[in-house]
Amino acid sequence: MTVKTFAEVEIPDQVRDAMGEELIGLPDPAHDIDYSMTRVHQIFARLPVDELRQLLDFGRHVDTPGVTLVRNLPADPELPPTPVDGGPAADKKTFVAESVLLGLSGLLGEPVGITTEKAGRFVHDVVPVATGATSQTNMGSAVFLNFHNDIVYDAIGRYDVSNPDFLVLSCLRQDPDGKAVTYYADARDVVAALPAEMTDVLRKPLFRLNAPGNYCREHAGGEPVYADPMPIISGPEDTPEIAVSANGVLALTGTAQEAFDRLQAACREVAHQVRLAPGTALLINNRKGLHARSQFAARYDGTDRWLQRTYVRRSLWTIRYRLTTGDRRVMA
Ligand SMILES: O=C(O)CCC(=O)C(=O)O
Ligand SMILES: [Fe+2]
Repeated sequence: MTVKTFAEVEIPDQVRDAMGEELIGLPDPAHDIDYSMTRVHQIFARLPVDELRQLLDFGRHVDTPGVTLVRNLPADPELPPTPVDGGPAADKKTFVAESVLLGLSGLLGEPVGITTEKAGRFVHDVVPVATGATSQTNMGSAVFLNFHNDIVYDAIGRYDVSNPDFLVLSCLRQDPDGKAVTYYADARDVVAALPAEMTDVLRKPLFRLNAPGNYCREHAGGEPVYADPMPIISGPEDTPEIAVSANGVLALTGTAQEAFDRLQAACREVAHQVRLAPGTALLINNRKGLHARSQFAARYDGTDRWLQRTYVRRSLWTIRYRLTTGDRRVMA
């Protein structure tokens, strides 16, 4: 593999401290997202040019890594207990974490909300929730969250069109045992690890993605809501796009099922692994690869793992058919 598929950016200490002093005065971005996006744009624009360029390149180029770990980010001076209900925390006094998340997101595109995911909020709290402990969703903890990308239900019959181009995952609190691992398998590495005949099958429209768990619960009584048959891998050989739903993929033939199982195994073989800790964030390209999460212990006592996440579109224009009236960034 000639293309580098994982990269790191480390913020120098004095830059982290100077940014932290500015970010600590910012309001809750939920009040006025475009004001907050503008302020964090000003603050993140002053990153050193090499680091800034690397983050911008992540968002704008085809041949850059599918995942980048950002380290030594500013953090809130104190944190309330981890929410146990899927968030947000009611008693958070400063919004450094939210502002860091949005500052990184703004270097890649525009954060968007989805009405069936975290009530359309832009900042998603990714925390273990007891009722979803064994689910294939971001609420889970007791089971391995299979390799997937984040897709959205769409009446056009494809869930990989209006979905986010990027995810940003930022860590506020690690799980107390420090065991939770986030994985990223770049489709370029996955294809290289698979026999060509398997990739050929994955490129055929023999797969139906199930809608996200939250969508199925809210709109279909928990029953599957499958998209139209589509390929898992598409696009040019050296720059493939990949789409897999966490909540189940219906393979339409035995060969397709075999190829899908081989794909999940190949992802495990080639995946980059990160243990997110406070002050670190993961930039994830949601088209170049698939991500997954290990099992980890959850206690539901305020000490649990706590990430914040955004869904980012490079442009809102191509999802304008899904935007809710009066809301410039939320999809129904
Ligand atoms: O918890 C993680 O590390 C990743 C969870 C996930 O897949 C997501 O938030 O989309
Ligand atoms: Fe995910």
